[in-house]
Amino acid sequence: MKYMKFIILASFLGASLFGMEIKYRLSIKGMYCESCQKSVENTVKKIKGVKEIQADFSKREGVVTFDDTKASIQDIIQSIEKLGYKVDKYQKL
Ligand SMILES: [Cu+2]
Repeated sequence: MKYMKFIILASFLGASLFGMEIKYRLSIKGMYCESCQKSVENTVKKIKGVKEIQADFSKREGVVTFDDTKASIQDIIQSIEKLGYKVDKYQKL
């Protein structure tokens, strides 16, 4: 139990030093239903370095969190566009 604090501190430091997590909001054209949303999410989740993706077809957007030492925003955009959608804007959050 006494190591708990150390573990928490170490993982916090580790995440901030090596994690390099960044978040982007993407505007995704062509998502019209829940299955579009799911297929975008499932595809992006498979990219190495992606921690989280939440797509919303009603807003035509997705928010993705990833480790930018392992993946790039271009990898993510390409994987979405391969599915037939179009990323027309993206913004770092
Ligand atoms: Cu759809």
